[in-house]
Amino acid sequence: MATKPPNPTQPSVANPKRDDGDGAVVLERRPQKTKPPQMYQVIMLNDDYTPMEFVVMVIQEFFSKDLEAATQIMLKIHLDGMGVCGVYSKDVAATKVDQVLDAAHKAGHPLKCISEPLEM
Ligand code: TYC
Repeated sequence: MATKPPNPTQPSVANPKRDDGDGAVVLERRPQKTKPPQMYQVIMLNDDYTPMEFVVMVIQEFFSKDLEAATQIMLKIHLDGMGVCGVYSKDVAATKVDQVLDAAHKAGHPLKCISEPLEM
């Protein structure tokens, strides 16, 4: 069976070039195929027992915030019931949650923390 030879003047998926007929070859822009990875926000939940100082310390240590930023986040959680400590790839977010829960458990505090996909 005879197959058609590729037509070099037609752009194709394999060869996205177009011959304008005047000898100039134009490279065509192709839409980007890879999507950026889904990101996850790490959310800390308020409770009535974990000391504020402990929450601030945890946010500083695991979310790389300075004292001022960590205090603001802690107060937002305290007032609103929850707050975002950071946004990360799935694996990093899961690790942050584990680190917070482990530190809280070891210190005997009921502090809770979750990760959830960031809506775009
Ligand atoms: N509500 C706690 C208190 O009054 C403080 C607190 C803040 C606890 C944030 C948890 O994620 C939290 N001691």
